[in-house]
Amino acid sequence: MNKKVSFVAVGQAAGNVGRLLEEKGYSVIYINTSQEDLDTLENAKFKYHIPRGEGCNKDRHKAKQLVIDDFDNIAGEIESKVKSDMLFVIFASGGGTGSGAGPMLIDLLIDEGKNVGAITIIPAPDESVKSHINSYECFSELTEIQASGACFIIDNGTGEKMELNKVFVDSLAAFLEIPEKHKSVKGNIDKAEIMETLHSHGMALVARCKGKDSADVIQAIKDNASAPMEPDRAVKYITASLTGNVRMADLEKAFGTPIDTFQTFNDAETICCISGLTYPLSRLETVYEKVDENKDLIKKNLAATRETGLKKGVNFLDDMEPPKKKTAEKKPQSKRDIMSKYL
Ligand SMILES: Nc1nc2c(ncn2[C@@H]2O[C@H](COP(=O)(O)OP(=O)(O)OP(=O)(O)O)[C@@H](O)[C@H]2O)c(=O)[nH]1
Ligand SMILES: [Mg+2]
Repeated sequence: MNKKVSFVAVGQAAGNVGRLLEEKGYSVIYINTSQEDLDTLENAKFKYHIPRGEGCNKDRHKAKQLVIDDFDNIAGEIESKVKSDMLFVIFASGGGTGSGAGPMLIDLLIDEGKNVGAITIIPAPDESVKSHINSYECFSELTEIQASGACFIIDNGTGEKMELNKVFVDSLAAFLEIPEKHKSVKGNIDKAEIMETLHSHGMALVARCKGKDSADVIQAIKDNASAPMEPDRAVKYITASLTGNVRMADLEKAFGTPIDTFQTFNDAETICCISGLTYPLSRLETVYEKVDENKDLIKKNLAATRETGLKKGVNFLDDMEPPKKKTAEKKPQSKRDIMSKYL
């Protein structure tokens, strides 16, 4: 599958996830606004520094503007370095570079005719309010992109970052290797079925479990699920290589009836991907709550450091300027339309 799926890692956290995928033989291009972040990626094959970028210090807007100004070059780099049937854009939702650039880049690459999914990271609850604001904004944009493929989520609230990266990458790689490694007379999963699972819009998760019974696997998927599944959820595909007495019918009963299931069998462990799931709205609600709870305090703090005694609102010219005429003469191009949505 390493010819079918490639990765575009944007920002520092994505770089760490990308390195693990590259070690497993996948093509990864690392894109960053910070040369220093890129320099930490030793032995990475394809790196691209967005010109004039000096890091985005959690400023999503700065990242978007840099991507907009350089999009043709970014698209050219991706096309020439990591051409494949499907791309996954990896980004942390809580930072600046990846969070700002990620959803817009997905939208623009889809417009170029590519199949694009996402791998994104939710900040841990003890991270800053700014991380939470960024994360919520990022997901608001991401979940609006109707034509995107599977969106895998790593929830930093569920463990240690580096360990979470490893568990996720090991599980995803094991899933992608199913067509090559798992052959059974009782049924096979081919590459087209893996791709169908990955093209499915909505949240996706991958999990592995050595237990021999359905109950073990159901529990492992619930525990392992990087992002919590909604209780009232949709599900489109369950694709799994099953071991022991694990039955697809039991997984369907536990996780919801999908449109289709693909299954094969092996002697070592169950590897399962569920896609087309409802986005984790309850978890995102907790992100929102952290922002909301702290809003007044932050406003107060900002106001306190601004208390200089000088008169406020001195720039009265702003209020007097006549409303700007809309320049609707020239119809903007579709790329411009997409970009302007994010500004
Ligand atoms: N799972 C995981 N999360 C990480 C890792 N490194 C950083 N994070 C999380 O990622 C978020 C910060 O995003 P970064 O990727 O560092 O930010 P960036 O995209 O480089 O953006 P700027 O540096 O602000 O321009 C925080 O929520 C961190 O907890 C990692 O290796 N794994
Ligand atoms: Mg960074």
